[in-house]
Amino acid sequence: MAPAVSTAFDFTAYLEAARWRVETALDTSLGPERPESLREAMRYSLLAGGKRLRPILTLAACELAGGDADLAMPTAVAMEMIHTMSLIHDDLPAMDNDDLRRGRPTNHKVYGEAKAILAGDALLTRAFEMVALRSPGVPPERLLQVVGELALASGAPGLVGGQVVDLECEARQVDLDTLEYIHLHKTGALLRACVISGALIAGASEELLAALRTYARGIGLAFQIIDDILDVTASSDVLGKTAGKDLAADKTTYPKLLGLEESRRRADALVSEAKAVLEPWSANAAPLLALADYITSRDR
Ligand code: GRG
Repeated sequence: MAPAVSTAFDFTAYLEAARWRVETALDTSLGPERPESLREAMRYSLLAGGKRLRPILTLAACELAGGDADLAMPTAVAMEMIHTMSLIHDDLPAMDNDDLRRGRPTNHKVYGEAKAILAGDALLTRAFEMVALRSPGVPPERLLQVVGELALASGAPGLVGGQVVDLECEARQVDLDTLEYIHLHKTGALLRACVISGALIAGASEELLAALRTYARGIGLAFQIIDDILDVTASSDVLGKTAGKDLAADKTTYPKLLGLEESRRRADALVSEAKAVLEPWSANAAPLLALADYITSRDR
């Protein structure tokens, strides 16, 4: 009798392999940039680590839709470029004014504000170049749709719009609807573009695209709720106290509005719903299902 073969999906191995592929692609993505000083500032933030969740979502969605993930790699890189540029700009003195990002000095602390702004601008435009000019083997009409997704996710209907409302609401309490608006735009829009673009490259059906939009909304909100919870619990651990920093700070968070327990329950419900809509595609959905769970179980 043949030995039993385990078909269980090994998410740890999947994540490690996907991260390695993404890191390699990111590392080689910034070849032709000149001047060298600009290239250095772009690379500093692009290769600074991070979970690489967005590009991995793009690759996983492409595979779920029956596509070749290699064809989606330039788009996956583009997603991380947009994410990185948004972090560079978010850290600037005019915005969050942060000194550290991913455990290292922020881009403007190393290269100065002007260079950091320009490195961000160059990464944003380079992302569109990756899709439009550096995606061999993908039909042009699909790339055009991806360019549209990128534009919607980056601009006023996405990250920029969310950031503006966030800045306008700084230092005052907002209601749950406003908090959700901010997160759906600042975080959800790009996560949605990641999964939809990966699926578009594979030529996904309208039904699958609709399911992936629901999936992305669920994981996007859950991601942010968990972020807020981690802010509270991580600072509690560090301080050895029960009162976390965000409960005392001005910023509105889910734990502040709903309490820790209800926030956790809501994140779990959103992830369950996100996973449920992929049921008809369950044969190829293991990575996206595991990524949804990863979002609620992560500790960073
Ligand atoms: C895109 C044109 C354009 C402008 C950007 C500054 C700005 C406008 C928007 C701010 C967007 C922002 C900083 C959103 C927060 C997103 C978020 C949840 C970041 C943390 O993501 P992780 O945990 O980070 O995936 P790592 O480091 O793992 O990549």
